[in-house]
Amino acid sequence: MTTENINFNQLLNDLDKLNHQTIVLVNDGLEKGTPLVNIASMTGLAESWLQDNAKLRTKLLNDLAKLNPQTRVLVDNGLEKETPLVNIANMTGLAESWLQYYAYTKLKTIPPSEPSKWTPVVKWTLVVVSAIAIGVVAYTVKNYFQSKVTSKPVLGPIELIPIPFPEPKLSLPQPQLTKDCSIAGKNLFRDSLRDGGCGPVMVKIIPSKKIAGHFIMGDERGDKDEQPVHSVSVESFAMCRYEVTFAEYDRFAKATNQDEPDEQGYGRGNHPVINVSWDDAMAYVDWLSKQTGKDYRLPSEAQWEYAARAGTTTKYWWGNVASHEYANYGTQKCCDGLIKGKDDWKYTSPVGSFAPNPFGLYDMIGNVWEWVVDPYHNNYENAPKDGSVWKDSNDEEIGDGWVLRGCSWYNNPRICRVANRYSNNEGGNNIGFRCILDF
Ligand SMILES: [Ca+2]
Ligand SMILES: [Ca+2]
Repeated sequence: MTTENINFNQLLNDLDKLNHQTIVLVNDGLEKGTPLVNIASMTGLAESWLQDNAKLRTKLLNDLAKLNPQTRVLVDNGLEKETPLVNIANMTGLAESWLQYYAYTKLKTIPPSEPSKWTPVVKWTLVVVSAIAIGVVAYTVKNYFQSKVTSKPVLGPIELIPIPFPEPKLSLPQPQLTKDCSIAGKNLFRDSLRDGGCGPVMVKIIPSKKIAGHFIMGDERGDKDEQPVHSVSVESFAMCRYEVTFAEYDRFAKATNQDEPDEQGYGRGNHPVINVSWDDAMAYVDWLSKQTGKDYRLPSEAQWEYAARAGTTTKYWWGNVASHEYANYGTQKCCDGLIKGKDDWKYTSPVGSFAPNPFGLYDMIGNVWEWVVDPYHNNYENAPKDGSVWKDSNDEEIGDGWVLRGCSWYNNPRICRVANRYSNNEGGNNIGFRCILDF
């Protein structure tokens, strides 16, 4: 029997930190093939942790199946008779740590309730009632075996099987294994996700004396839909430092059982996600909100332009002349990707490959277009002046599509002006997004 690569002790340590009810929920869920995301949601545990637990369990059962029947009977009978693990280990030649983990999964004592009946009220009522019952039973059993052990000595070291019976907890179990998501840098932060990961890097955008909380939106020398230019006031908000990456989006897609978008050979991982619709982007920020307990959203069009300008009034945040030193965009005339200067990419570049704008935001110009919340209006007549989302009277009928900002690897310099606007209904291989958050 080999136990290499299986860190039972680490898992047992982790289990020890959980209350008994959570262990039972996890074990029953795994036995019934409940999707891990559902178990994670019920227990508040990280999905990655559950995945490790499920892998260990599968390995354990596989190993058990390989044992000869006599050994298995010895193990099962020994556990049922509360034989000290060290004695079972001596009898069978199995590792004690292996037996310890098997005992955890074998000797749980709470009859499972049906998952279909696990409405929150029923579930937590069961949890509370059974927790109290377990406490009483555990106390009695513990006393019984303690008295048995002291009155009837056995050979070898005496060891009770270490099933944890902590005080019943009446509150919802909290994730224990959340990473430290802190990040160095002025005005930067990341939120922890309930699944154990970290959210996107966020930049606090705080209007100051140097950069006021209002700006002139639009361009009087630009296209008609960029006019009339108008003054807009914006409150503080935090914005994704980078476009949302494939790595970030794939985590969401896996957790919600959705197809992962095609990267078309441009690069995955830290490349910006592409081939996502406006609905996909909205679903992502909704998931992120549930994962963090905060209200993540797409930016309003006004917030996007304020953040992209970052106090500047030129065509691009670096000046009036387009330059591949500052952004990944395309050919001089419509339309194709181009490699030139610091721009080493014909298609998407890894996020953050160029200098940030004065607010510390990367790739606001170029790389991929970015969805904002607003439906498209073909000019700024009657546009809101407070930075809010400009809604249609009926959001269900989006004839002109949703607004895209910031141009992409595929576009020419004129399209990449900070005031330029575009719209689309579906998404494509040069369209992604980034998120915002109040703080
Ligand atoms: Ca390029
Ligand atoms: Ca961009």
